[in-house]
Amino acid sequence: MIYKEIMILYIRKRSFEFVWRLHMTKLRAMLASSALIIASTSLVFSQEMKLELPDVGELEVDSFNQRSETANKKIESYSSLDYLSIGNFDSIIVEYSSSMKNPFADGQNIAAAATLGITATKITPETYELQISSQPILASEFDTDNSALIKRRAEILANILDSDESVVDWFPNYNVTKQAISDPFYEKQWHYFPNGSFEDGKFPGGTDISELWSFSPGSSDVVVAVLDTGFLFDHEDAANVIDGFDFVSDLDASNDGDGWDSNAQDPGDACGPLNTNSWHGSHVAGTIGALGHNGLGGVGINKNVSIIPVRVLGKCGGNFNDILTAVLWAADLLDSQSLIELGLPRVSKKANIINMSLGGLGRCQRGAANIFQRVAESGTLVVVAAGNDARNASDFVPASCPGVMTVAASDMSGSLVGRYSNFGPLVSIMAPGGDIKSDLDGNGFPDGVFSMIKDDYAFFNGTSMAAPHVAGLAAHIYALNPDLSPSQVANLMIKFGLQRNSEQCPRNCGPLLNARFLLPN
Ligand SMILES: [Ca+2]
Ligand SMILES: [Ca+2]
Ligand SMILES: [Ca+2]
Repeated sequence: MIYKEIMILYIRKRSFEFVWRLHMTKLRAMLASSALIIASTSLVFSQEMKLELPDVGELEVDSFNQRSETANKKIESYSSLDYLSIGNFDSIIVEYSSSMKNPFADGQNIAAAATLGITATKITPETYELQISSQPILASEFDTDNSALIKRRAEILANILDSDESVVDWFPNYNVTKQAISDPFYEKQWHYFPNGSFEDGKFPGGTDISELWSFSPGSSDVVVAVLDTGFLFDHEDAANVIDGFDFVSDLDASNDGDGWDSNAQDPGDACGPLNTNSWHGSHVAGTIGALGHNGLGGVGINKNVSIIPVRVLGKCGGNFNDILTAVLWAADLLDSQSLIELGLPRVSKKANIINMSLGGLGRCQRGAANIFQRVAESGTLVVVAAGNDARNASDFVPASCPGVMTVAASDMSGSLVGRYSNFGPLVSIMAPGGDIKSDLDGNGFPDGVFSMIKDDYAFFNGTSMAAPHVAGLAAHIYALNPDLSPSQVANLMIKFGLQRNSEQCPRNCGPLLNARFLLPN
């Protein structure tokens, strides 16, 4: 087994440069850490020691709902134009109070549609996507830059929509992307290891999740929907995947020749010729439930769990409307009529948890806020990456929406990764996102989060990597008690997280995720 692990380190094509530079002491450290992974993953589940959840009645502070109140207050303060002043979009989604004939092909809106370059497409009888052209039409527009033109037209459109009584809600269809940066190195899942100073396999940024593995295998009854770039079903570490759907509607972005379809296979998301595919969805899903105990690659947080890969990000990202639809689908909140209208099968099992390691600049519109609150009330916990722009998470969707748990990223020292992690009062908790630009334990490997990519493994860092740690631990909690509400599960993790000082968390980032409260004393 040790041999296999060593061979992996040598065989991987991109490890040659690394091996070439390797000093013998580093090699020994590398072998020792490989043995550590094997030791951690070979633990036999104890039949006698049963984990017990703390009494959730003890939780006086409802952090989850306090955060939602803060998010809602912010949303109430926004005007229509505030939604247009931030984020990238080229279409607006409009919901009408009843079924509508194409609202921009009939009646008084025809003239507006022509001068604003609007193409309306029906999504459901009540919902239309209004695509805004970036091409100049009027002579006065010829010296305007394309994205400025879209924003200007969107402002005019906003006036039309705001004064239309049949409009229930509208929102800019923000561009949303994955929240990770990749690096082609391998090894060592410090992010699961016991929390402590740098000795005996402990790390100041560790989460004690590896300690859980002796007692809790998780449960395949717990469903986690991973909204991401899709999944690599044929990876040697692929496990615990039950279903899937591809919600990437844009034919340029989809990279599989069609729009929505039932195959969540990740065909690659490279954005332009200079970019490489990230395999981001498999990395994220691998953190939640990759195959352990097989002597290959890494381990996921849950031995047993049911992951539904939901593809919402294609080439260069995805759009917010596809994502909101995927959220409703995964939480099984679309009624039979809506499923028929959208041409969707019913999800095989309602998700207990939805992980969204994605986001974009934007503000959470009232309609989106309502969706996330409905999802939470229906019993599904939504976990969202705070974003990687080192700024306030309140400027990002879905990180700023109420009803979700927003996750900032910590490094191997257990501190906020100031280099990239978003922060602010809307952050619920911090979890390992890692930092591939540092090597605090001096083992020659970057301190990123280690998980699956195509035919391989890699260290990534980002709030994308932090969120699935929270989703993965939440799955263990649901395995112990499936009847807890999302706010109870969230509040447990927040209450029993490790408090940070102002040096570790110079800007609001919540406590550091820790699994110790689930362990026997
Ligand atoms: Ca497709
Ligand atoms: Ca494995
Ligand atoms: Ca390191």
